[in-house]
Amino acid sequence: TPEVVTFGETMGLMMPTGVKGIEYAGQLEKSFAGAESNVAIGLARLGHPCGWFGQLGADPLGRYALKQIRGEGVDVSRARLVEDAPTGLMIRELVGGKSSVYYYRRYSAASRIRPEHLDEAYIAGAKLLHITGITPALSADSRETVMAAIGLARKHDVKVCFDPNLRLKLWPLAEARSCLLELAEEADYFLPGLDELALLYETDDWEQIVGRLTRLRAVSIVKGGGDKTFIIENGNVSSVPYFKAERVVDTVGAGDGFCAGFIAGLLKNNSLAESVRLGNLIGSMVVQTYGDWEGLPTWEQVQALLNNEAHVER
Ligand code: KDG
Repeated sequence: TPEVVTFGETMGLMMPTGVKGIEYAGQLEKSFAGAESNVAIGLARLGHPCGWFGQLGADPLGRYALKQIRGEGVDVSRARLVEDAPTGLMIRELVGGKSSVYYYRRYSAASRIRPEHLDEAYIAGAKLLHITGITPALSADSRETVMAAIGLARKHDVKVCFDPNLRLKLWPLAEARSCLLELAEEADYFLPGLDELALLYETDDWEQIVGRLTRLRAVSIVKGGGDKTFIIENGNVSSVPYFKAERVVDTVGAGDGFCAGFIAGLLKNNSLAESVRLGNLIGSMVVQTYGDWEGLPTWEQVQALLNNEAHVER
């Protein structure tokens, strides 16, 4: 049984193969994307049994994404291919170092997930449930399903990890704020970025932000602090320095890599600081590869990097 269970929307992803943006590019490359499946793939590569579920359309992109996630060693036994709605699609471009995302996902198969699709025993068997703030942004059904999944986790003493992943293209800030802050109250681990906190708490003032985080029951891990990640636990603030990425190619997916590393650290019974360090390391590895999840390392690659082993190509 999976140690970690997560669910959400996985979409087809198209990206230009060359340096031109979508409007002028002649060719797009096919991949897939989804914050939760990225985290699941990251955990599987780090050697932790992980389950991802969600709805995909019974169409070529849906079957493709499902096979890929399964191929990464993630348990997809609870995922569903459905006939009545399509797999969502995301197109993104990286022009002059700036990343832009376009979504084609309204009324997608994923957005039609319902609380009755949840398998209670499956969630109850895990140590941790990972949720992101993308799922409740998709539809009222998705939001209800997130709440129901958290209820099941709490009922069975399964820890809840929550990454707000604020996506302003999916919902207005005011609506996002009330929902995401409610979810933060439910979490055991809250993993926001500093920029997200400024929007959610409507302040740039660090003391005020720490004050708000201290009132949560969760341990908060704040990403995007320039050169370090902050840990806020029972009103104590500490930090863990970043690893320097040699070459930043594409920052999309770094947060998911961080989540995978952090959760893997928790599962290995590492300290919070050690878990954050592993999250930082994996985030720094992901940004060095083009793509949302391709750069996620295996546990062997992590060990080799930490031991400074030279990479032998042939
Ligand atoms: O975290 C990376 C994700 O943003 C990406 O893989 C796609 O889930 C996604 C989204 O909704 O943007």
